[in-house]
Amino acid sequence: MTYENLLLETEDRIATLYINRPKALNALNQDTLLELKEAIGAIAQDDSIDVLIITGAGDKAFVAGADIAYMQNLSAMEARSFAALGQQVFMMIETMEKPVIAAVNGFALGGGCELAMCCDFRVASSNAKFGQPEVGLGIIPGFGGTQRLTRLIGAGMAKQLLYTADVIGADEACRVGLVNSVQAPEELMGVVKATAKRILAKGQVAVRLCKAAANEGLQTDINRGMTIEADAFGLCFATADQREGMSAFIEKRKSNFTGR
Ligand code: DAK
Repeated sequence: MTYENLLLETEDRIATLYINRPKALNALNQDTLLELKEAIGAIAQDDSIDVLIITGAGDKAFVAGADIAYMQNLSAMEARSFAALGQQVFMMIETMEKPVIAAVNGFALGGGCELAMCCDFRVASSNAKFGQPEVGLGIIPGFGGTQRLTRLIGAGMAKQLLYTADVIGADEACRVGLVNSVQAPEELMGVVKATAKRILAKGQVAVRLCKAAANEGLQTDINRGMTIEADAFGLCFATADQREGMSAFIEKRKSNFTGR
């Protein structure tokens, strides 16, 4: 499948999806979001892919936000449906069974920060910059920023970033827990792919159940979360991966998971 605003590479069960509008710093317009929706749907269904990496094309931006030129003259109803589309696509990424890693290679502002936040975790290059500049444009985040930033880094720091539109660098993003680590720009993709490979070496049913349990648990109280975890734990015992993983341990050999 070829896209106008995306690039998709697949190698060794890892898909790397580039937002590819480098001249507009990979800003998200409606066409790009529609392509993203199609690509995410296809990747979710593709049995040859176990981990997805999302990054930006070029060396300057992950995604510099929703496309301001596109949004400038939207009516209220058009803006509402643009926000709904973005929220739908980002929710697809967040709830997709397979792990998704954001490799943040530059500006991640507004919709770009929101895209990074709907991924399971973020690794940043040292030149990455994060922020929610929307109030400076007279709007609020529309792709989940007020909801995910508060959940990820806590209400106080999130509100400071949301109200001031301050842009923070990679080290500060790491300090507040928005990203897991900071890498030299030339090492970013290598580190993220190595992380993806460590995930690939594990039982994929278990990895996916971890994701589902963690995500569902975040939406509920701890008691319900424990029930969700116990149910998912029980499900593992219906898999070949559980039998293989435990047999390999007992037999002192490396496990050979099949993802079943
Ligand atoms: N949209 C469209 N074009 C953008 C863009 C963006 N977000 N960011 C950059 N570009 C374009 C620039 O216009 C420029 O295009 P040309 O002039 O070359 O044609 C090109 O990318 C290069 O940008 P610069 O020349 O500005 O590059 P600099 O290195 O000087 O500056 C910058 C880089 C990232 C600091 C600067 O470009 C910048 O401040 N960009 C805007 C960042 C921003 O404010 N992002 C947040 C966007 S608002 C909602 C739905 C969604 C959202 C909200 C509500 N609803 C519908 C309710 C989400 C909102 C946002 O994401």
